[in-house]
Amino acid sequence: MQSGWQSRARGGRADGQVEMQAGSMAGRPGGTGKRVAASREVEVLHTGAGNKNAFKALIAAEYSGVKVELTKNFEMGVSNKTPEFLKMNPLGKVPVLETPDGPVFESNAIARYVARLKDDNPLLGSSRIEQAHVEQWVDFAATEVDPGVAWYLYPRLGYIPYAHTTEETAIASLKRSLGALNTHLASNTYLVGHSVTLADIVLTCNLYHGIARILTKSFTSDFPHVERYFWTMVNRPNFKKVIGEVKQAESVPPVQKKAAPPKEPKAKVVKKEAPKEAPKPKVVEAPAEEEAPKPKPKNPLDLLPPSKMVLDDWKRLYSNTKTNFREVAIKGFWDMYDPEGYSLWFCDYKYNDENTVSFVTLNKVGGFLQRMDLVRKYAFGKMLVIGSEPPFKLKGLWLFRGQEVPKFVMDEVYDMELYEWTKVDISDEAQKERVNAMIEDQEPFEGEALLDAKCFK
Ligand SMILES: N[C@@H](CCC(=O)N[C@@H](CS)C(=O)NCC(=O)O)C(=O)O
Repeated sequence: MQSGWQSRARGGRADGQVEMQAGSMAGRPGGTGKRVAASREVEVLHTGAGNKNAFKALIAAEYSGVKVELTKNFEMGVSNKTPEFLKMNPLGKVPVLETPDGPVFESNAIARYVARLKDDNPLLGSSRIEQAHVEQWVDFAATEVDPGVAWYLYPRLGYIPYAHTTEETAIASLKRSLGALNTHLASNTYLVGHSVTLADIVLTCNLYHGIARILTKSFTSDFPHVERYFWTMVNRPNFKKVIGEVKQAESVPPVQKKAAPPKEPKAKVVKKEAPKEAPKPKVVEAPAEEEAPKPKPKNPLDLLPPSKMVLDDWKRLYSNTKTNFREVAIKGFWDMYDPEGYSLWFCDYKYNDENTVSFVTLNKVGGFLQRMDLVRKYAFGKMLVIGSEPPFKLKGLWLFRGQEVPKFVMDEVYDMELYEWTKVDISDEAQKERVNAMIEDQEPFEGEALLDAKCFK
């Protein structure tokens, strides 16, 4: 049996399973020098839609005036497991580009190939050093950013077992990479030179994967130049045409308890498609391992009797009060507080003697608040880092919807069990005053200086 690419290389796909990719239809300049551009010699990309790795080649094609077609009716887990496909990529992974000269796998190699189809393509850098810098940032995106996102995201989606130490390592390494990137982007609009290069395409696609799925605003806001860069890139017409509208993840996906079983191919038969209009890459169909989420069951906290307290009103009051905090914000809090719909909790870190290094202690709190993202709709919190010298004490105050610390938070956020939780008795004035002092970041707090106070809102 002939492989797909062999049959197509002789002039169009034998099975006719290809449709035109939306995008530039300009004839491809014969960048390799060996081939003469001919209308039937097109590049065919095998992928499910919505695959950030495939986006790289599609965006590069838009910038380069290269025609890339998408296979139609590609079914993840089926089409990529056929003998024909495995001849193109023995790993059975997508994307794969079928070129008239043979197949190419690995998305960065594919994107480079597409860019090279245009002579002197500025996407690849306009001088030797620029070319090296393009390669540098492509590798940075592949080896520093992508694995960090994957090790943070995939255990939470249940693709690989979850371990909080792995997650902490992934987050720390991602923050280190984004920190370096942020520094570079503070004085550069693009990664290399003064226009978009392949490095911007590859990095933006990798960031997209993280920002759309797990890197919430509270994660990215520490990297304002990265944020500005990312949103500018994904809103450029050639990116937008391929990726579509991008929305930042609003919460960190809760940990799936068990690793998802490997997906079985649904059927052995590759469907024949009816010739229809060109597929639109921005219609995002999740790849096999990233299927569209099933409708979530309602959060039990949404089933509680309605409360007169509107959490967002309190958060707004807290954020907007700049003067007379006691008189305005604290008084406002108690006016709004609904002890039937909400409860207040003190938390006390159990292992304060370990808090011997200030920045490690601060990172610990930062990580905790990051992981609390999943309860943002139902909670407000203050975390104080107390003491002017080590060991620092961590104490906090939390307002939760309902009368208990929500079970899903206890289950999902491993930090929770590192703290002692005590419900605030609001009939006790001393406890109420402690609540006030914590909301207010009162210093000294219980006789000690504050190293930092962080708010979760
Ligand atoms: N390093 C590869 C990654 C390819 C990859 O992991 N592809 C996933 C979809 S994004 C896949 O095909 N998975 C199917 C499988 O593992 O069998 C690239 O950049 O192309």
